[in-house]
Amino acid sequence: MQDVSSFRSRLVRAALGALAGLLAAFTALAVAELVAGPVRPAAGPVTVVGGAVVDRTPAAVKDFAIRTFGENDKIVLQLGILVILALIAVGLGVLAVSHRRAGAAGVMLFGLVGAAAALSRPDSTGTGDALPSVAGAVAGALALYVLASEAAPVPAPAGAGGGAWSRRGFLTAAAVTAVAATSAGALGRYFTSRKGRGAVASRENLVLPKPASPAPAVPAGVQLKVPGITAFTTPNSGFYRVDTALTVPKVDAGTWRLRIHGKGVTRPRTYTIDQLLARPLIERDITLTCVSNEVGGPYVGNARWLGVPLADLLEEAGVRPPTKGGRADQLVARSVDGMTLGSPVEDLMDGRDAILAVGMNGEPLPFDHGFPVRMLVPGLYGYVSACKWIEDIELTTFDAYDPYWVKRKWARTAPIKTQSRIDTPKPFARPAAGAVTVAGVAWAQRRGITRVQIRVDDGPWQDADLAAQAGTDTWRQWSYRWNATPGGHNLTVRATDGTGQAQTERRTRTVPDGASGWHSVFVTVP
Ligand SMILES: Nc1nc2c(c(=O)[nH]1)N[C@H]1C(S)=C(S)[C@@H](COP(=O)(O)O)O[C@H]1N2
Ligand SMILES: [Mo]
Repeated sequence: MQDVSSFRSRLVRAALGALAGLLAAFTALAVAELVAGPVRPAAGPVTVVGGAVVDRTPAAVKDFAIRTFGENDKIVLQLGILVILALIAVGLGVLAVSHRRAGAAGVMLFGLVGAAAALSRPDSTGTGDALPSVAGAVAGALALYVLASEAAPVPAPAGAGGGAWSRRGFLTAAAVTAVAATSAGALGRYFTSRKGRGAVASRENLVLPKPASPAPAVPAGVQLKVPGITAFTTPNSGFYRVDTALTVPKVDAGTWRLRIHGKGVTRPRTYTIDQLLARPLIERDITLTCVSNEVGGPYVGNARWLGVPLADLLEEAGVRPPTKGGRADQLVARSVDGMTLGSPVEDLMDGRDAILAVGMNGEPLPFDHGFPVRMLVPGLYGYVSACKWIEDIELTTFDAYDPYWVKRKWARTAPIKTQSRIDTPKPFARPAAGAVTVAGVAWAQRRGITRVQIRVDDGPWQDADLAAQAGTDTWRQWSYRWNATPGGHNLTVRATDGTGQAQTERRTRTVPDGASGWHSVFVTVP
């Protein structure tokens, strides 16, 4: 009997310890949030640890995460961190029941991990960034110490219900901790949202000027009337998002500045948003593509962008392209969250519409897409050109500096590869026999699309009908009327670009410079 009851009481203590650990972890996160909220929400422990994990994730794993979880990859990462944290918290809680100091020290250790992560972030603004993690850890350690004390058995006077007393004390302490931590967390959230409000207001108050050079009229026939085909212009709400930001930077346009400096810059300058908006703006339809886009993948979108021609700013700064004697061959754009992207200076000044965009489809950039200003360069994958939340432009050389993704095995330079995608029918669709419209989009920014062909099973390549071409920097729709016969069929598409080069069949992975190969869709005609 003695054995059973002591086993039971040990189980109860372990359960109380686990609860104490979870409450302590919750307290730590809530207090960290409270401290981070008013100062810098981006310095919160989950954000900084998540960011550190993202930065250290091998390219192949990251690729897998993007492939598997798509744009939910960040949520999955943060959930993963919370689950691991919860498991450790349970362990520390159980430990703390018998070794209070050790449990509390364990929590402090985690605070140090958070602090180290905060200080190692590229956007760290100083030692203050360690404060949320440290304050959270102190609060968490304290909570664990007190709760563990209450959960520990009190040496009961003979015959008295000491165990019961201790449990009531524990429950009271636990309830107080839960309420206090929840309030701290809620207050932190409130500060965070209030901090973002200045940025939100600055976006609402931003009036986009009329472009000095409007987008060339889009020919009537760019949009085919085929159900299921991707729209020619991607609405902002449906535009893919790829970035490493665990909390989307909310930049106040009023205090935002853009600095241009570096090698070969004879007139370094800093611009305000009003100075940029006062310049002659151009408006262009440009299709942006991510290097992580698999063949047939969704990370491509087309929008009407409004912005300042980048080459003008560079010329004013005294920059010359390498072929004209310039000393810098790489432009490194840096964002407020410390991301760096490098583009060839030669490309930026070769006459293409490289812009610092302020507008997207008629409105200021959404926060997700880089408000207040982002870079955009037709023909280059996003990771070597499309810096969102940009705040610094440094002229340098490819020899002297590797930006973020290049440090992680991606190519230094990455022009967009010719690609075509079947939007309809969808994979494994079951279209009825007879006339079936196969349709989709093809893109080869800077070169344009001159031909799209479809192959049914192992049959001959057949020309698809092309929609009107808006310009060489946008994708182009196509459609093909297929006379579907019963059975399983494999539909394959390939495009030819404006230089006459056909899209290669050779399948490559996305790393290091973008996927190649043909897109196929298997359908069954009943
Ligand atoms: N600051 C910042 N800018 C960034 C990135 C990023 O992670 N951080 N990702 C780049 C990548 S890989 C791509 S493909 C484009 C995507 O832009 P979008 O999210 O507006 O579609 O942004 C680029 N600009
Ligand atoms: Mo990308």
